[in-house]
Amino acid sequence: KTPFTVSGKSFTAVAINTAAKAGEWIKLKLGAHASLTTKSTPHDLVTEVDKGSETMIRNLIKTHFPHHSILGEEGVAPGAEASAQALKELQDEEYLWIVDPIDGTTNYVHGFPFFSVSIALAHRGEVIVGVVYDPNRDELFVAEKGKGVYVKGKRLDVSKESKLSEALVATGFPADSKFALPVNMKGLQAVAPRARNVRVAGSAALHMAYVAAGRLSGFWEIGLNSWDIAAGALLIQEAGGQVTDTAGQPYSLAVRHVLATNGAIHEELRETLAKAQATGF
Ligand code: 2AM
Ligand code: CA
Ligand code: CA
Ligand code: CA
Repeated sequence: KTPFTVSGKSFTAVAINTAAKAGEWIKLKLGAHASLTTKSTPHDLVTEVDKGSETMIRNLIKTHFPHHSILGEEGVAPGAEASAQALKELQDEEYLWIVDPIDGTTNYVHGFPFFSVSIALAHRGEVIVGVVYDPNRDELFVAEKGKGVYVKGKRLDVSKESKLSEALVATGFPADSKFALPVNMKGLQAVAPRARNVRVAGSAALHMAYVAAGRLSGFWEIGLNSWDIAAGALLIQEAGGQVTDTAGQPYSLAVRHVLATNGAIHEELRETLAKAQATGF
């Protein structure tokens, strides 16, 4: 039994119910996304389902907590600068919900079943609740600060591998980024021969949930936004793992180049990326 379902309007209960409702809806709409448009480039996709999911999530949160602030991907203009600015304006709010209505939109559009809904709640800049929901496997990962991380009532721990050579790790490529793509290619080239293997499955939030669950031992990606990372970061911390930026600085909402591991391989992965000049800094 999870410790997060308390009576009344617990933040966690609202995060769980909201992610579950949005996730069920996007799964229902799979293959029928009404209109597909591109944002900044042909690689940067958005569907009516991304927007509908975000609207649904905003409305549910507002119903329960009308005075809380909400930062959601589809409420922000495309591009790194607009995202950073939007976060800056909101990061010191007492309560800030950070929402990715579909993480893995490219997968969603192509019917590749690896996408998620990511919802985090930050209290004065510190993430206190994180939920990542995978509607394809009906797995809802939920963490509360200081209380651990659970999926289907089972407490999660990170993997035990202490060498990169025994570790399955993942990364991601925002395909349109002239900056991030070459950095990621160098990183992949350096990590692949040292790790057991590397996966690139297309949802940062779900990759991070998999690190929390011990299914992956590490994940890194350059050029993400707060809504890709916030919930997953808490999942990993509560599973006993480590989350920093790729330079090794502690996780904060402003981190865009993320390095998230079981802790044991953190330094080896960080060093491997640094030697390859693949940290983005
Ligand atoms: P999204 O599906 O919510 O857009 C895949 O490598 C990861 O990068 C996904 O989490 C994806 O989130 C994110 N992503 C996709 N396009 C991006 C872009 N243009 N800039 C930053 N992140 C992006
Ligand atoms: Ca997107
Ligand atoms: Ca995302
Ligand atoms: Ca998204």
